[in-house]
Amino acid sequence: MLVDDIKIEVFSGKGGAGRVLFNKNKLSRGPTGGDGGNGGATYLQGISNIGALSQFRGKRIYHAENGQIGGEQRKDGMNGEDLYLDVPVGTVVHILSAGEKKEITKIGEKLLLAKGGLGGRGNFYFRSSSNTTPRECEPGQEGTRSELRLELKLIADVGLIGLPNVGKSTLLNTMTNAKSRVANYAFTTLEPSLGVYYELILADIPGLIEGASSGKGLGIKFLQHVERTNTFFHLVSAQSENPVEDYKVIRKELEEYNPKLLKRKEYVFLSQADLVDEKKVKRGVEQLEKSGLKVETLSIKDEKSIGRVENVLREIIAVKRV
Ligand SMILES: Nc1nc2c(ncn2[C@@H]2O[C@H](COP(=O)(O)OP(=O)(O)OP(=O)(O)O)[C@@H](O)[C@H]2O)c(=O)[nH]1
Ligand SMILES: [Mg+2]
Repeated sequence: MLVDDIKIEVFSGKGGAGRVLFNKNKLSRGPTGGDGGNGGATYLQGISNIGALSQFRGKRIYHAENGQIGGEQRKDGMNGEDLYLDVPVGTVVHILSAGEKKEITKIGEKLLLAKGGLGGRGNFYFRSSSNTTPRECEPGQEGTRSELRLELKLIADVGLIGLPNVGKSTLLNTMTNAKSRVANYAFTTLEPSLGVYYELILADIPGLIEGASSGKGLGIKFLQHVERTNTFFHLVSAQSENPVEDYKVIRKELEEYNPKLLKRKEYVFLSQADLVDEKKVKRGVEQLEKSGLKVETLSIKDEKSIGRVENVLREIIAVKRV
């Protein structure tokens, strides 16, 4: 199961304690205790792997490294290493301990949860003309606890939508590094998966069917994810006896879930075009065009049609950069 809602606790590192030490040289007995190192900070970091929240399933508590205690000869203790926890882009971070809500929207984006505790000062720091042998030092500061609820709300630039078995996962795998499961039956894809095409995130959405908005098939949960994609690639299979009807079924589900979804930019593809004869492809295109749609044919066996998909993706990148 896709983990899309989970609670964890994250602690930044404690500061190391300062030290009380004196020079061993009999002629100069001055203080030499160094400061403790700072504790490591805690961060969340955005990555493209939509399944990343599953890493938190077995373990609830995470710690950044503590700072080390002060050293001899005024040397500071080493700082603790920062802790970076990877979360998928589209993660809403509820910082329960602070009553705040943040969101990770970009790959590589870092969200600082808490700085580490400061290291304590060693006795060298406390020397003065009136006290040349201070026995004073400070403990390190405690780390900070962040209690988090991580909730995944997929954000993709392009969502691949359509009925089951129309080639959505195949297209995702062809255009990106994704390895979404492909098979010749309905509902192969049970969870959305993401792929990256240059700076775009493409999401393969499990097949929707009539009634999905009221829970049929894989149901409503995936429409939640669709809600957060900016552009749709709507795939209608060339094998269909009635492409226009197939198209409408999906549009109706989108509308019933949230009418705003109909306003999203949409590209329609007549997919699996090599699986039927040319006449049928032509008829499919004509029928879709007659109902006012702009449509491109698509076959993953045909480089030209993959080129067309790439052109569309490049256009989307260009618009996104503006
Ligand atoms: N010949 C040919 N086969 C294709 C093409 N696209 C997809 N297929 C095949 O069609 C079948 C379904 O493809 P999938 O990518 O699993 O379809 P899907 O839309 O992701 O299906 P669900 O996950 O069930 O919604 C698989 O057997 C694919 O190999 C294509 O352009 N040409
Ligand atoms: Mg699939």
